[in-house]
Amino acid sequence: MIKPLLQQHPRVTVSDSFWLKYRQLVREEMIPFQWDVLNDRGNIVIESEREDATIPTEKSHVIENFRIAAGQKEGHHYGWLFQDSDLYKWIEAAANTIALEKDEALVAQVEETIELLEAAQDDDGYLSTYYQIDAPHLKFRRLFESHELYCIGHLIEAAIAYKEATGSGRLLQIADKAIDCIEAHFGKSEGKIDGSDGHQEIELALVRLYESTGNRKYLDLSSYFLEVRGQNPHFFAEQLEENDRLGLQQGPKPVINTVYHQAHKPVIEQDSARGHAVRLVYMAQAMAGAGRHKQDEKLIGAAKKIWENIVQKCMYITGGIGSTVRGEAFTYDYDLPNDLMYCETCAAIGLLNFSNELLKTETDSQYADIMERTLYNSIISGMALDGKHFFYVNPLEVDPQASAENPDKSHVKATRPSWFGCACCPPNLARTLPAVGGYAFTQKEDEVLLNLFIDSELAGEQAGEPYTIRQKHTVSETGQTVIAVEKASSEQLRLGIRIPYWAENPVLVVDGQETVAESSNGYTYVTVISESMAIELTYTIAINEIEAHPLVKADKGKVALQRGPFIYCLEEQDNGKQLHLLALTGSVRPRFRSDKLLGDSVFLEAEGELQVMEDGWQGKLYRVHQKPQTIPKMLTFIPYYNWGNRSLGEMQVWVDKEDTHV
Ligand code: FUB
Ligand code: ZN
Repeated sequence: MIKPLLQQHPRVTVSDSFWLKYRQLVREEMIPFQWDVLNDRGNIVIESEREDATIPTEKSHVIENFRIAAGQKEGHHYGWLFQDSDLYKWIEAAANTIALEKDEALVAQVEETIELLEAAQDDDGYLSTYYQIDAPHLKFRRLFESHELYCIGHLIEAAIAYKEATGSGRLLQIADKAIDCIEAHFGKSEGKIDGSDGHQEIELALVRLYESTGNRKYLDLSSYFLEVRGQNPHFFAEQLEENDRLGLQQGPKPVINTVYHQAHKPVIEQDSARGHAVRLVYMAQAMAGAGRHKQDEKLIGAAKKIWENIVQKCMYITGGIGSTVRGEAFTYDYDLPNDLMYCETCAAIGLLNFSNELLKTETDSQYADIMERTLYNSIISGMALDGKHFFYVNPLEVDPQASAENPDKSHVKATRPSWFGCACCPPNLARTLPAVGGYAFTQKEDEVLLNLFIDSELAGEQAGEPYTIRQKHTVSETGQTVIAVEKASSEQLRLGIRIPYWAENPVLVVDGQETVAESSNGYTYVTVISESMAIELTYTIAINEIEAHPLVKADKGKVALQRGPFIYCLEEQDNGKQLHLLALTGSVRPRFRSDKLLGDSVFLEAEGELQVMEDGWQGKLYRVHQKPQTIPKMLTFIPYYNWGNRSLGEMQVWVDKEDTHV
């Protein structure tokens, strides 16, 4: 029996200085900066995400595309087919920001944008600027690549956020009209398209819309798209053949890779992470969400199998996913090359949301562990500390020369560009960062879970009466989390506190009494009986040398350092060039540092050694093996998410462990 959630989106006020900094960056830097980009203002350099002359990098043109579709301007569409979604994600970012702090000017900006969307939308609800402007005869006819439903999915998410932030249903009306159009064209009945979009997203957005409105038709439509996927693996190819027959398109027909689209078999039969990484996690999030609402154990079971395969065999230590640039995809189990990886920011965000969805379904701290891993590492490494430069892919090993001169590494950027031809990641970050409080707690019917140690306050309700849970968190050599619960109702409140896997020797003190509480699936439970309760959790924050499963070839003989939720890395700035010649030989100590650029953070200093290239190597590329010469060297590690902010140089997460230098 799957237990229902009490509140889909808990009301959480964040007061954590670490996250408030990001919230401020989003409001003051990211939103205005991204608005300029979408309007083609401000001389922003757009880079191509990899070496490929066909990638559009002249301008964003997003707003202009909508103006042309609205008939306010003349011209052609510019950019990727899914360029519209950049604007929808920007609106969601604005809405999530407005929800935290009133901002009349930003509301006015969004309202203006909504007016443009109203003007651009066709009378029948259709909205996709590329097809409206340049290919109306191909509407819904090239679903393998069109992203028409993907974009509407992002429109729906933006509309929900805007309604929640302002109470205005104006954007929701546009989304609803678009959904009506989709319902008129898709389905099982005669004459309708019986298939799904090449890029999953609408499925999860419809689940969210169901949660927000209670209207079952959205859940049914989501389920339809999940169920139809992969039933006929030839669906996308058949659409192209039909277009050919009808003379609707010219040129060679693209070859469809159904695994890339996760359309090679029905979704409930998919049990491993294959194909495009973002698409998979978006799909699986929808499977978990729809499964929960429909009490469909099979669907949830399939989502869980996918999740387990990802986190047990296909995920980088930073929470990044996607092992190859080709198809931005997963490859095979344990294939996790550190220098060729993909680790797209959107994919890490997708894994965060997928894990959160499973946590809502099943109380188990393993989901929160992964949420934390993605958030504190692969997700926030996706942006520079100025909020105006971004990574599309988040590497675990970088050599600027390799990125510049090895075409296979052209996607591995050594510094964060301002913008990309394909700009899915920057606005995805902008919408996620202000929403971070929503991941800290989960409110179920019979329990409240405290998942992430983020200073915050949850305002909940139990039996119609309000309660609050406040958490405040102090970290130095040890960690301390102080939790204060206040409630009006006389009913008991069951609070589950996640004890993170990195917190050693946890001690729980409840109302001044050291307590050994009941624990289950990684949560320690406290039952709040009285009107208020004070809970204190203290623990040691160990620095751990982490090794990877022996089948991960790329990490054999290496370790990565982790302190609390943070994964660490070496940078050239602190350790010199040729990081691969370094090895960890001794103890590791934390160093609390205030860096001009990085701010206050904990660096790690470790005893290590450097392999020196003695004279015996002169002029030779190979020689008979002999013991390498090394000299002692102190190594400095910084939190991974901060890398690439100070200077251009090498970076490496995994480092040789001393016994490999023999
Ligand atoms: O296709 C839309 C988005 O662009 C994908 O999710 C990303 O991987 C990028 O290809
Ligand atoms: Zn992206």
